[in-house]
Amino acid sequence: MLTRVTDRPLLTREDLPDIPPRFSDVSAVFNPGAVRIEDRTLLLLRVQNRGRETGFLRAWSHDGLHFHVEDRMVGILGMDKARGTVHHVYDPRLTLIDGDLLCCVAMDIDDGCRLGVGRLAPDGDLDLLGVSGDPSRNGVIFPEKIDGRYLRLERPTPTASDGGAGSGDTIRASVSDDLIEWRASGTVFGGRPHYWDELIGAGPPPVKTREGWLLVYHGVATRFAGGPIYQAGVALLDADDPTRVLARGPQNILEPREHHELTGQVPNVVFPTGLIVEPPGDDGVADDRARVRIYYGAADTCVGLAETTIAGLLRSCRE
Ligand code: BMA
Repeated sequence: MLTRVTDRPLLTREDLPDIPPRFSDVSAVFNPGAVRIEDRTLLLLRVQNRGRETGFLRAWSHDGLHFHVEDRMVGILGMDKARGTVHHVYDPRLTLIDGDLLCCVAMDIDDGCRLGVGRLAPDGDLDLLGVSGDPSRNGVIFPEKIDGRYLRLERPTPTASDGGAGSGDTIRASVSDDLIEWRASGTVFGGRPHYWDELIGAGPPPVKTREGWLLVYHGVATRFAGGPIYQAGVALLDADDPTRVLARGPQNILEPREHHELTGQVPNVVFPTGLIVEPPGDDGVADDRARVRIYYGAADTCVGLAETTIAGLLRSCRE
């Protein structure tokens, strides 16, 4: 189980600077990507304005709790890589790999959602390298190459209207040599009809432990008259072949309970997108005692923070 660091949001719209004309008095800030750069935590915040347009802002922190939000929107270059008009770019997941800061984003075009992969200059813009052809979302890139190739998890969404049963109920792995062309390499796991994780998607990029890759993911319970409930859960994937599931928690590890998770733009949502391990561990392998902080979107309105340890996540997988 995760423990909330505070029962209040970590960041709300009120923590953001006014950036006229488009990002003044914004509506919401949520679903941030997170990465540790030297001794600071970088969050890439998803910001939504009153026109329901989306933009990204960087926020920096030395302690992971108090953030300085920059007053410049992050530019996005290379939008022409998408086939069609792009309406929204959102839910960035950050991965530091071989010194490269990679960012995987969801991109809404007229007939559905595509995944874009780009490089993020820590003090500059996001430069998109490529956009996948088939509909999917929730792309996360592993922090190391496996068998010499980049590996990504994604949530295929075969219909344009995501959210209906049957859509988005698997996490798939894809591989790439160049971050541009991705080839599906296998299904990792599927949703569990009737239970907390009927529809699923990867959360933050997986973390390597001595037992395998820990993957925090989101699960959607769809069969509630009041609409879907988004929760967080965890699975353990094989270190050498991450399409092999070693263990998967039967229960969620975080569910909407606080006021700001239960009410907002989209009620009943906790949506994990950023994860920081402290200390990061030798050779990228996190120690059991390391602290894990998970930054998540709450009700598509604000940012929450909850924590545990690597040992705690391993235990949740094996309950
Ligand atoms: C998902 C994505 C997220 C959002 C979540 C809850 O499908 O669109 O951006 O936070 O739904 O609304």
